Amino acid sequence: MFPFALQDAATRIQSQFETVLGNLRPLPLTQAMGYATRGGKALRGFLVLEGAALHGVSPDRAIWPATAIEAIHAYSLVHDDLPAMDDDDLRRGLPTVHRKWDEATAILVGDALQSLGFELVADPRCHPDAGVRADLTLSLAQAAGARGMVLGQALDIAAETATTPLTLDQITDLQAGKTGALITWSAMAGARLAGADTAPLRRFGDALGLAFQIWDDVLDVEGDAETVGKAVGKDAGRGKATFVSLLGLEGAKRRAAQLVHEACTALDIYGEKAETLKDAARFVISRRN
Ligand code: GRG
Repeated sequence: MFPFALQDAATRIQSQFETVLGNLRPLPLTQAMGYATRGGKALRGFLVLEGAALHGVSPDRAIWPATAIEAIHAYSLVHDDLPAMDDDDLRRGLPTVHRKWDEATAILVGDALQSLGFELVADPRCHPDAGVRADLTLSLAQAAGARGMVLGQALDIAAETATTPLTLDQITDLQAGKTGALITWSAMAGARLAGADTAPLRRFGDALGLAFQIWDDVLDVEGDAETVGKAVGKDAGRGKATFVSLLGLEGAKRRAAQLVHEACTALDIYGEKAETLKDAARFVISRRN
């Protein structure tokens, strides 16, 4: 059952965070890092663990990049919620880090979680081969930084003040960075750990990342996101283009379903072993938060 597999991954990643953060000085900073890493779905970490299982990689190794990607993801959410960005009061149904603590703490929590993510993939317990660790570290830096997630965020901010709404190609490019890059990295990490071909999982991750973002736009419009503390229809309210504004609600749902089909097809070469990952892809377009 897929939701159980996702919950199981979340529990394992949470336990790894507790161990890692437990080794840091008990300051408000580290308390806030723990707070920021709790309560998410752990979809990205799950993809790492499952992609690793698909290649026969031990969970004791895979937990390092799985926790790393959740640290980077949590950092992005903490910074995205800041007044200078989305200025959100709630995240995962609870006060955002800058509301519960203060802005300085939230900036440092994001900084420290980002560094922690790189520390975790560079740790020898992640993989004994320094070349594999370097590959994971370099690819994670590329996915998170100015050619990946940060690029997407910068394009998104620029779109706020653009005189014309984005086209479908532009929004697809923006989201491939903002949301897609970390999801694709997560899908590929297990193949990297195994030294196997990353191409099928790259295709899976690219399609899944876009489906995830389209579904996020669908949820935004349908209002279900309100229960997890997001501003309903926020982007649409600003007159910014979204997948729903460009494709229509039904068109966006159809496109997301097509992408999930593409994602699943990319994994056919793995046979039955890939069923849980395919279930994850189907879950992405059935989730209500
Ligand atoms: C601040 C550098 C920087 C980047 C921020 C990812 C991002 C870029 C901002 C998040 C804004 C947002 C809500 C995007 C929609 C897609 C998304 C990433 C949703 C949150 O991911 P989930 O649903 O979150 O996997 P949980 O809480 O389950 O971990």
